[in-house]
Amino acid sequence: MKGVSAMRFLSAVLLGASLLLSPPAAAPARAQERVVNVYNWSDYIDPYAIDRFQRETGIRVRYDVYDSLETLEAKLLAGKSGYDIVVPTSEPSFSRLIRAGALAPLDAARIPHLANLDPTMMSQVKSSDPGNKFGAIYLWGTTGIGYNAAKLAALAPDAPRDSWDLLLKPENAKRMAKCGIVLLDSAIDVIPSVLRWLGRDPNSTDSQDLAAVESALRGIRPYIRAFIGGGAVEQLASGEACLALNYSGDVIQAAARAEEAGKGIQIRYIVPKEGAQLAFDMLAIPADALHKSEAMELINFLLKPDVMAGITNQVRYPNAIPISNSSIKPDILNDPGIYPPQSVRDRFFTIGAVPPEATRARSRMWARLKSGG
Ligand code: N2P
Repeated sequence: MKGVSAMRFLSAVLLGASLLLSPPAAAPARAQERVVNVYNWSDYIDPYAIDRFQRETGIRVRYDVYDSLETLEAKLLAGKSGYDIVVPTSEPSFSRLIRAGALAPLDAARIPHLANLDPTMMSQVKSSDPGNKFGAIYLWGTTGIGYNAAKLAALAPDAPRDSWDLLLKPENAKRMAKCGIVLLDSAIDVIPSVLRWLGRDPNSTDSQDLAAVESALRGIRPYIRAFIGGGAVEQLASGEACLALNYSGDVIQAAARAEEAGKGIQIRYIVPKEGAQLAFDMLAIPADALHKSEAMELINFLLKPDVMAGITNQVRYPNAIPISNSSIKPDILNDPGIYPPQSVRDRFFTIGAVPPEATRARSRMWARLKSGG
């Protein structure tokens, strides 16, 4: 994993040079200048890709990040976000945005590299986007558990390493509390996993099932140090947190960062035996985007096999372009947390649409849980 810090340093420099110093999205572009405003997850791009796109096309990329689907949806549903490319997760956000008329269809003729995408994976997304009209898979991953190996061995040696029990059973959480338990600050991402652990349908919108989730989470609430947006990469890598409900690649980035720091911190990612939620993050264009043509050019560029391989090498999430595999570093391609074997994939589950009333009930529950009331 050599070079992770160097890459991050260089990333910061490149981001600073080419992206962050750009004027804010609302500033008017100079006459003739072509721009594209991107709104993506944090820690989810290879800065070289953006830099190369700008050099090759002359199109300036203004880049902004979010760290939860709640933030992204709120901005898009309010309209006039100013963004030309967004990256919502297939369910529930991407499908909800399609139904709300908030996305523009992709013009396949202008995005020939769509043909590089794995047809089986694109078919899986058809339940969210019939006919694959509105999105292209960017990266995919799961939501599972990240933990600090030494802390777990010291504080809860007999706790299971293969089950949601590690986090969700109060007797385990209680022992790990002193080294820092963190949860994603996202009802959307946490609730389906807890439903699954409870043996209920992860898609359930039944109020009794939601009450069961609330009661389970209240059982570990006293032991949760923080609800964090953005995947807690830094907290896990530095040893500030030792147990996290988190996105796969963010935990694996934290593991790489910890290894590079050389302070003996080992972070592991697990897909619990009860199952983990599989998510496809989709490249999409807001319906009111002002630079759709530039957006399609950038989406086409991102779907080039060598560009996509660079992104996977940098952020440690798998992509959906099989012909990029030959350019992916062997330690990434062979990491079962990143490209899982079939036996692990068999434990993945996907979620479907959540109706508005159930979404509101989930948000209210989440607010109560966080406030501890
Ligand atoms: C990026 C997290 C994106 C994962 N840091 C959401 N599926």
